[in-house]
Amino acid sequence: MVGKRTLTIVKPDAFNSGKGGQIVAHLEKAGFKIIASRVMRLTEAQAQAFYEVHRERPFFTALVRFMTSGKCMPIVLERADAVATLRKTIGATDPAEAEAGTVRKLYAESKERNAIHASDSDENAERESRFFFPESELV
Ligand code: FUP
Repeated sequence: MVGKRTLTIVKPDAFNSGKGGQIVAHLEKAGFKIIASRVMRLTEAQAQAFYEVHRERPFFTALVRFMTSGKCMPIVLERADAVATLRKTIGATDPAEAEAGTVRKLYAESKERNAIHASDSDENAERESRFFFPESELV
């Protein structure tokens, strides 16, 4: 089924403050099944590669610093219409603009420290899942 999987990351702000479990529970309640997950600390090179598309943006250096500041939790999730549903479930980039009940409204500190990542297309979901997990873990 097209659109069945997506990739999320519980970011260092949320993971370090002990919100990882609550966020995973929130995602499961939204109908997502966990396919693969790990706890890791990104290296600078990994964070730069993951956010390559933002390399020229003014916030890139701070974003890489934040994403390498502590452990995070990449997770491959599965459900129907996964990419669009997860984007709706996490809410707007800036928690001040996120809808009530979304992960970012509930758990994010700011636009920069915004608790969670979600792939923005099926193509990126595939690329980002392979960034963190070998094929053998994605069956
Ligand atoms: P999103 O897809 O909602 O995660 O947002 P973007 O792809 O636009 O941005 C990726 C990450 O860059 C955000 F999660 C946080 C960071 N960012 C900033 O720090 N400042 C900005 O002005 C925009 C994004």
